[in-house]
Amino acid sequence: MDQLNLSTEGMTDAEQMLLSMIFSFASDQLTRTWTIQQGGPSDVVIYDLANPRARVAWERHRQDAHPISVVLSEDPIPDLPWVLQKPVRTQHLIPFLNGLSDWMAQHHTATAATAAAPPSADPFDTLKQRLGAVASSRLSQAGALQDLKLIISGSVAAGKSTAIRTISDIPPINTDVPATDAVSFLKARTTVALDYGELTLADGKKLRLYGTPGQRRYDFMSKILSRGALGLVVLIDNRVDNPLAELDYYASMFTDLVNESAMVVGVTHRDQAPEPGLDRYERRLQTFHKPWPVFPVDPRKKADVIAVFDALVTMLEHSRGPYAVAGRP
Ligand SMILES: Nc1nc2c(ncn2[C@@H]2O[C@H](COP(=O)(O)OP(=O)(O)OP(=O)(O)O)[C@@H](O)[C@H]2O)c(=O)[nH]1
Ligand SMILES: [Mg+2]
Repeated sequence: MDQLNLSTEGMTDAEQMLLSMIFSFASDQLTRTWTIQQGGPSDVVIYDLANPRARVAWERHRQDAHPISVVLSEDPIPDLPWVLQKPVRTQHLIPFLNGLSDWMAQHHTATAATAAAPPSADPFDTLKQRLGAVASSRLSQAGALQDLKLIISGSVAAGKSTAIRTISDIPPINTDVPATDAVSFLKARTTVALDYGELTLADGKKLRLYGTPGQRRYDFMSKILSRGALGLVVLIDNRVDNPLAELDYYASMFTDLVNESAMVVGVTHRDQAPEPGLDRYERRLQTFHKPWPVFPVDPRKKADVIAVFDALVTMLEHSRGPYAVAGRP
């Protein structure tokens, strides 16, 4: 079987796109082409239980020994091995995908690709390997960027400088100065030009990390910095009055970059301000019709920053356009 078909039931384009990404990721362990189709014979059926027609179909086939089915549901379903909640909780995507890939590999051992690379013990090393692979494929494209860089942007005091300090392989360079105006109520120092850090990737290439200044009067700097970047991490401080408006602001400010690469959103200061919840961000992001993931992040914690970068790499690995999920040739 060269091709594994994927059927969906009444999903929106954005949901289908997200799922195509999920299955593209899962198919890394399987040499198959995934296609999304409505109707027709399918190897994988995705039931969206919010859709009455799909619910009926699922109830009918529940007892069938269908090789693979995935259920999207608002509610937990205890007797299923895994369920995608709807809207998909993107911060759970990576563990979900890993579980799904393992499960599928077991069910398709006859046609599975050669065993996946053994997981590296250190998630930071794994991240660097994956970033190296994405960077190489980008550099080999015609007219590609010469300079490998990632942008970390977002609201004042969201933790951009901190995130770079947490993950950089070199002591970061920053241009923080004492805050003088309204910002001084939030924090003592603020970034005026940029933060700069570096990651040394597995093959020795340098990935530059640029943190933009949070104050809006420096937005022109952010736009200059973002040209030709590999991707974007937006950090939003959950303490501000209207953090969802901040999300809109940054998604629009970086439209060009976001359209040609990928964006991941990290919500910070949740220990101090738990509301709004991540689902509010996810719903807001759906209005952009792109499956950008949202993560809870404490930029002082390396594991959190790695998780966000991991998600960005996943997005970049699959950012060849909607439905470009043909797996490996
Ligand atoms: N409690 C808590 N503190 C955080 C969190 N994220 C960042 N901080 C702290 O918030 C402060 C501001 O962080 P910075 O990294 O300077 O923020 P920034 O985004 O670079 O700010 P600007 O450059 O002024 O835009 C630092 O003291 C961080 O340690 C978080 O999730 N929780
Ligand atoms: Mg800063």
